[in-house]
Amino acid sequence: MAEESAGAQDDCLFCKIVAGQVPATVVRETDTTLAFRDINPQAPTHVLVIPKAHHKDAAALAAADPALAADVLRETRAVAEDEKLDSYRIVFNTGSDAGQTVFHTHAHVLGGRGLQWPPG
Ligand code: IU
Repeated sequence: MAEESAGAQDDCLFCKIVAGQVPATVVRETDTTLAFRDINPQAPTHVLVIPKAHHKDAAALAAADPALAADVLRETRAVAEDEKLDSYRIVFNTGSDAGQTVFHTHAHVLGGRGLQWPPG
């Protein structure tokens, strides 16, 4: 199956989290998305929002399924509301040079402390 495909990928950690094969601290779930706490948090709130369908990065998701990309974005807002964050950052690392290490689209929702700009 092609990497861009929306089918579950056998070697994808986040597909395994969606399937319940790898544990995660899930904070929100919809029919199309899952939100769970990052295992290596970089801020008091650090939640990852993912589409359940496999898309390798934000660019692939936006091209293949813009409605699903909107679902992910909507859930980042819901996470921020749940966490009572007035200020927060949404990050989609896209490509290895940008720091992406897990190639299943995910939005980082970071907040709960002052955040620096520009990022490293
Ligand atoms: P990145 O944008 O691809 O670098 O982000 C991947 C994130 O996935 C990173 O912040 C990891 O700490 C996080 N993560 C996780 O939450 N659970 C895991 O089992 C693994 C990585 I591996």
